[in-house]
Amino acid sequence: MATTTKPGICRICSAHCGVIATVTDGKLTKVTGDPDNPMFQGYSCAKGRALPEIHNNPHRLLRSRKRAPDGSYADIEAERAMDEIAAKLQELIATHGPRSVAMYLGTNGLPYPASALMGNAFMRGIESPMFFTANTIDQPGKQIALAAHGHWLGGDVNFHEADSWLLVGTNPLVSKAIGIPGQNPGQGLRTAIARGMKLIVIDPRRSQTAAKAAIHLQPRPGQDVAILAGMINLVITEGLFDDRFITEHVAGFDELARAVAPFTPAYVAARADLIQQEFVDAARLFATHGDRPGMVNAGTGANFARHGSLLEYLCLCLTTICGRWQRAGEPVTRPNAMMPAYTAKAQAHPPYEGWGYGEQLRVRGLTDAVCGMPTAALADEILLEGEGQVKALICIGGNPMAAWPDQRKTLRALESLELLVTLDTEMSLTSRLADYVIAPMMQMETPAMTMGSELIKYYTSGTGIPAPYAQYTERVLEPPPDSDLTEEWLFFLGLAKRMGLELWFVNFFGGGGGRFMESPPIVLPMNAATELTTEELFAQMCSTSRIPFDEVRRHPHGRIYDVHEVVEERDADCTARLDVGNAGLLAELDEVLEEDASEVLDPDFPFRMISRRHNNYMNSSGTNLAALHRGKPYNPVYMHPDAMAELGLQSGELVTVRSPHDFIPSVVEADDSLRPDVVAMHHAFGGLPSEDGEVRERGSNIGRLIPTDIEYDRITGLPRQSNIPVAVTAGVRD
Ligand SMILES: Nc1nc2c(c(=O)[nH]1)N[C@H]1C(S)=C(S)[C@@H](COP(=O)(O)OP(=O)(O)OC[C@H]3O[C@@H](n4cnc5c(=O)[nH]c(N)nc54)[C@H](O)[C@@H]3O)O[C@H]1N2
Ligand SMILES: Nc1nc2c(c(=O)[nH]1)N[C@H]1C(S)=C(S)[C@@H](COP(=O)(O)OP(=O)(O)OC[C@H]3O[C@@H](n4cnc5c(=O)[nH]c(N)nc54)[C@H](O)[C@@H]3O)O[C@H]1N2
Ligand code: SF4
Ligand SMILES: [Mo]
Repeated sequence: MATTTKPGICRICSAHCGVIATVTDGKLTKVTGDPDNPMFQGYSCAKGRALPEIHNNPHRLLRSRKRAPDGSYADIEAERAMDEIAAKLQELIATHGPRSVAMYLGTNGLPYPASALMGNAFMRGIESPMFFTANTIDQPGKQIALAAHGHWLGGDVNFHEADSWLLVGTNPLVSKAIGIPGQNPGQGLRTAIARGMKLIVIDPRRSQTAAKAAIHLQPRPGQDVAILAGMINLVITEGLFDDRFITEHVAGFDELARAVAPFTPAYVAARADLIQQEFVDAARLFATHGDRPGMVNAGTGANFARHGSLLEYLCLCLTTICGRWQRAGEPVTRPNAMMPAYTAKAQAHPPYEGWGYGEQLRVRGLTDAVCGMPTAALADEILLEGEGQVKALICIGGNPMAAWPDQRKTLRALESLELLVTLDTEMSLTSRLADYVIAPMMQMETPAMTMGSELIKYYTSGTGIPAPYAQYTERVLEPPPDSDLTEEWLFFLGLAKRMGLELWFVNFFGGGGGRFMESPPIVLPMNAATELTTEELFAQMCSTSRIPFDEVRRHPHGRIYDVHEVVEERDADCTARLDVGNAGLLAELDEVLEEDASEVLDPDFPFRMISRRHNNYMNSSGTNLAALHRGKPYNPVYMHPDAMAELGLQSGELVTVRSPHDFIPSVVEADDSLRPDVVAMHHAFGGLPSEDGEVRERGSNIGRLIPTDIEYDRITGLPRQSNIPVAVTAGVRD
């Protein structure tokens, strides 16, 4: 047996853990944390350690598939698929124009930096504006809020040095996504608490993170805007803000104070069902504790409850009026390594236009915005006939049928397309509807780098790597013998060549990225570069990196570089200010006040369904792997035991969960970490609506409970994906 071990990077989530991969006779047999990696020091999670099962999954596609008119699938050579897809796209563009072709980039774009960028280049090449990502069904309010508030060019406070932190509707011990740095967050939090950090968590569930908090507020879901407005009001009325920071760097303070004034402690406590003194204690603790107080970060739970843009804006406002940004003379928390250098300065980058421009959607008055196109409206754009109708969709590493809101509408939309192409490692729920499924290489079969994990800090504060850390690893193994797998970026280049398109590859996009770097993005004409390998393309992408690519490559176990950058003084001529008084967003606070009465629980829907993530799955990925589901391949509806007793339900029993929109079958499971009036489910499970009978094998699709066109963020189109009113009844409805 020939066995080799090599360093690699797990990119299942944004933590990008350095791992050690064992390959035996050409097969990936073991993945563990890398003890020689200075950032991770041997850490990995269950998903990363399951990379061998993920690669060797019997469901994995080793060849691309084409659907026959009778619905059956047969293998097709990737090159042949490209010929046919290119011809069909050309025909659609000639007949219906470029807008008839849309692209959707899901979470599995992250592991393959060139794939998303080439997909985007392809869309620019055909001149279609219809490029969508999972970002707008995630936390698009983050980019909207930054555009309205401005950016602090000194960067974030370092969690590893802070004395307090406030987390709202996020569970970073599981998600590794925000607030507590994702690089071994359990260890990071333990160390912080040991040195005296006070963590405050707002979550209707005693999440893994909330269980470690100094104060856990367990409110009714969907009340985070009111709670944050209340905290801002308390900080202002008790004079706990940073007067000097506000005088030097902030505009709109009086407008903010006026807008939050109705959110008194008594009002907030009654509305969110909190003990008033606990709310007041939490606000005071955040505002006053320690010499180096920290920031506020919100996650998906808080963002999904209707007013995501306003919610994120209030997080920035609270952070800013308390002066919680890195100041002149302090170390830069997230210095660039694989990104181009930038000089951190103790000054504001002013607000900029964030929405209401660019491509107009034909529904709900939505437009393109800094967060990207509103994905929750893409099914409508496919279904709505007339000029501009979308006829073809290309999905990269995403699973609309599992993850988009309103699954029945999504099904109608995808079935009505003239062309659906997915790039997926298996016959996912969406791929089962596709005309072509392109089988790509997987994580350990491609080179890897940490640039993506570093880059996400430009989307929002509280993310990214809090150290000058970088890692690049070579391919760990060859694709399986007899397979015909493509790298996704080469698929798009292949289409472009066939369609006679001139493609321009740009090495990063979105999130204000290019705005905050000293070298402009690299623009590569691709047609001349057909001989480029992925390794060479990565080298090009890194040609303006602060740490030279060759240097990064010399340390395959990753390296924390000796960069000791400090935040510089404000430029003498800088007059820019962070804006905490955005009129449009603050006006939405009045609407929140008015919604109060209508938020009272409807007796027909006595529970609120909240979102939460599972440690062993990345959205829908991994849900069919025994190594990860360990005999439970479904997503139960978690319910407090008292609520179950009242309904006479037993753990393991089949139930029906109904919202005003639709219903799903599920399996109930007792969970005393929830409020008794709240139930919770993991998303991205379930089969097609016709497969409800397989609930114990496939789980259930929460997206079915969610309409896209009734309650949604008016800027980003994000529908209400948490705090959904539901009823739970025994037995399965037909
Ligand atoms: N109700 C509800 N809805 C939600 C959420 C929620 O919490 N509740 N969360 C929202 C959020 S935050 C997000 S980001 C979206 C996620 O939405 P999506 O990104 O659309 O969904 P995923 O399930 O992550 O899709 C991953 C797909 O990639 C495939 N895949 C796995 N590995 C690879 C690979 O190596 N290469 C390629 N090409 N494909 C691969 C998987 O088989 C799967 O089909 O869902 C959103 N929807
Ligand atoms: N293991 C694992 N890691 C992941 C993912 C995964 O599927 N599995 N998905 C990745 C993706 S795509 C994303 S976007 C990130 C998301 O990362 P997070 O935003 O941290 O997502 P969750 O872990 O679901 O945590 C959301 C928390 O919000 C709470 N919550 C729900 N509704 C409300 C509400 O109305 N108010 C408040 N205050 N809290 C509420 C839930 O109880 C839950 O604890 O995670 C990423 N990391
Ligand atoms: S934390 Fe994320 S990157 Fe690290 S091993 Fe787990 S899934 Fe992979
Ligand atoms: Mo996400």
